[in-house]
Amino acid sequence: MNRRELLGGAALACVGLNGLAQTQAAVGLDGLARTSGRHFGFAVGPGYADKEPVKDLLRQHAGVITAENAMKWRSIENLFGVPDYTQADRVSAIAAGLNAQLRGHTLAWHQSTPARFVNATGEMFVQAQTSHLQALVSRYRGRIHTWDVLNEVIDADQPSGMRESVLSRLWGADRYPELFELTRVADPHAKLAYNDYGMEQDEPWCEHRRSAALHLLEAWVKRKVPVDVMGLQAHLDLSRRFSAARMLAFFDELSALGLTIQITELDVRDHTATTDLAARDAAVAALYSDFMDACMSHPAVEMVVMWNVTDADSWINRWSQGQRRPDGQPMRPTLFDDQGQPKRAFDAVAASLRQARVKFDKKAGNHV
Ligand code: 9MR
Repeated sequence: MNRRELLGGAALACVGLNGLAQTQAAVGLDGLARTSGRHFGFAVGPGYADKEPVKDLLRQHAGVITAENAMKWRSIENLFGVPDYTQADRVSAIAAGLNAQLRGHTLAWHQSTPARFVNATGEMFVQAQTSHLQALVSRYRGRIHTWDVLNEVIDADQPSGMRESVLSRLWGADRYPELFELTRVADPHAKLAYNDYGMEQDEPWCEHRRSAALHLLEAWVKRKVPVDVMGLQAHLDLSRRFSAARMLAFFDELSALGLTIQITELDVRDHTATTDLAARDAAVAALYSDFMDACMSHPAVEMVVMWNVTDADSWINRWSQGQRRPDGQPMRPTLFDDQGQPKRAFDAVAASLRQARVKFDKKAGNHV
């Protein structure tokens, strides 16, 4: 039993004395997730993870750390193509300091492919992507719970269902399975994930993306590609409908393929919600509740990771993302406000984790 579990157990014993709210704060979100055999965590950058209030929030609630950007190829490589792992090592050290699992994000992604390859030949690129993958995976061998091997290659608008990008052009969509094979050899103990967005909500385009993902994964499983996990980013949006039944039917199909499910980048955009702060927070919390209750009812869901920690450090509120509310107010996508205070969304997620009756079933993903 580690320090977090001991603290969690002691705090749970005090439920009657202190009341639920204090218990949730004392146990922390990861402590609550563990009661149903799951993990809970956050994506962070070393720039803000080391500072308050994020530092303390991670100490209380994080059982998983993902590097928001630091392990991306573009972040590691300098302008001359020389790798520098300083930032990636810092995130790994933060996870170790928290006694948390480390998620690796991401080995192959068109958006993190260094710009110098734009005019490269396929041969040059395959060699560079292979060396990058092998060096990175070997560096953290034995430390990574799950690698996001491949990110965002589905495009339901293409007849093939696959995105056309620098990666499909230079590596080749038919060769994506090799990325998983290379990763398995470089770290046989890490779980291997395919990670993508836009499959959680109840819109026709999400349904198309779910079908495209299942089509791809079915083919890979048939070919015995070593893929263990479907990573669902879950960048949710209040302006889109949500149907637990539709999402859970998708989870059943993933699980029938022998895959486990990780929620990898959870947050909620509230760009269309009213200006009234309390009403906005209530609406965001309601979507968190619906989504998390559904996730916690499925035995293949093993992990939930938030994308960033507080509204102040959320990628959604960074100027570079170009997403704005019509009233000019920043969005409130995470569980904690700018000062690191828990919002209604925090209570919603804590309640879903605490009430989870269905435990994660480790045997769900054992086809390889
Ligand atoms: O949050 C990340 C942002 O800081 C980066 O500029 C961007 C490009 O590397 O990536 C963001 O994270 C993305 C993640 O890696 C993959 N899924 C979508 C995330 C939000 O865009």
